[in-house]
Amino acid sequence: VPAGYVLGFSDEFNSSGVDATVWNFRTDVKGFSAQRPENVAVAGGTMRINLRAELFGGKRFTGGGVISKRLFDHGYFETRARLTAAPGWHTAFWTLRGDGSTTGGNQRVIEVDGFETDSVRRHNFFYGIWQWNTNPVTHADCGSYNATFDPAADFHVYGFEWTDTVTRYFVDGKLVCTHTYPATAHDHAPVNLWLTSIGYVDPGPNAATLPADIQFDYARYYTRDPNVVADSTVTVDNDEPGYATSAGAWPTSTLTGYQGSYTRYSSDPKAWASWTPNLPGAGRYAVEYYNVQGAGANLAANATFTVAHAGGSSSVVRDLRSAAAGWVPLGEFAFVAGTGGSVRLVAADGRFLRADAVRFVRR
Ligand SMILES: [Ca+2]
Ligand SMILES: [Ca+2]
Repeated sequence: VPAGYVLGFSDEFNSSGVDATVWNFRTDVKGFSAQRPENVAVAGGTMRINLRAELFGGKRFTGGGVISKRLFDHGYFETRARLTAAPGWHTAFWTLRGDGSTTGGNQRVIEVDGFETDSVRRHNFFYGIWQWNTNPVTHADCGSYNATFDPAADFHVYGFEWTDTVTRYFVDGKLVCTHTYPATAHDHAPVNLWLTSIGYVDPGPNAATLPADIQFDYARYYTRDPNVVADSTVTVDNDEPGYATSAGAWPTSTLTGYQGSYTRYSSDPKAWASWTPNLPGAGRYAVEYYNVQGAGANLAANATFTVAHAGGSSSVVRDLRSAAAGWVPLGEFAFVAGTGGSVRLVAADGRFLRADAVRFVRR
C-alpha cells in the first residue's frame, strides 16, 4: 500500500456466500459468454468465478463476476488472485460506473483498468484509462507488464493507485507501470469496482478445458482521506468559509434559505456574491444555487452566475423571479480538487441580490 493511505473498504471473502449488501453480479452477454450470478461463489476464504461450457443467453459459455454497489473515488485498490490457464478468458480487476448488467450505457464516464489479462497470454497484464463521455472516446495506455510467473499457478497481489494526475500499477508490491497526466485530462467521476472474467479472447474458450475457475482472495480499497465519500456534496452557505460578497450593506433577511438557514441580501446594483468550495476530488459536479423562498418580486430576472471550472469560465443566466424556491440547477462542470473553482453572482437588472447557499453535487 503506498504511503499515506488508510483502509476505506474491504471484503476478505471469508464469509459463506456473496455479500449482497456489497456486491452486484455481472450479468451481461458479451464476447463468447453470458455472465451468471450462479457462477460466483464465496467459500473457503475466496470469491470464485466459475467458467463453464453451457448454453445460456445465446452463448456456449458462461462467466461472471462481482461489481461493488458502492462508488469509489481516487485511491489505491488491491486484490490477491489466482487466474486460469483455460484458453479464451479475459479476466480483469477494474473500475467503471455500472451495476454489472452492461459495460455500455450513459452512466459510464471513466474506466481505470487495474489489470486486464487474456488467459492465453496470461503473464501479460495490460493497463489503461478509458474516457467514455468524450467524442471520440479516448484511451490513455500505461502499457503492459510481463510477469515472470504463471498467474494461473498461484495467488499474486495486484494493486493500482488512481489519483487526478497519476495511475500506478503494482504486482506483488512492485511498481510495474506509472502513467501521469494533467489534472484536467480526465473527468474523474466516481466508479464501481469490478472483479470479472468473460469469454473474450479469439477463438473463444475450449469446452474440453472447462469447467475452470478464477479465485480472488480479497478486494480492498485504501483512501487518503477516510472522511471523503465518492458521492460527496459540498455546500457553501452564506458566511461559511468560501463565501464572499462585495463591500457594502448585506443585511440579514427575514427569509430563510437552505435547511432553514438565514440568508442575506443587497439592493446595491453593483453587488456581487461568490461561493468557493473546497472539493474533495477532481471530477464532474452539478452546481446548484439555493433560490430563497417567497422573495419573488424583488429577485433578479437575469441573475448572472459565472462558474469558474477546470475548463475555463462559463456564464449562466437564470430568471430567479420565476424560478421555484429551492435548488436551481446551473449545469454540470468539471473541477479540479481543492479551491480552484467558484460561482460568482451578479444581478444585472439592479434588483435585489439574495445570497444563500451554493452546492456542488458529485456526478
Ligand atoms: Ca480471503
Ligand atoms: Ca444560509
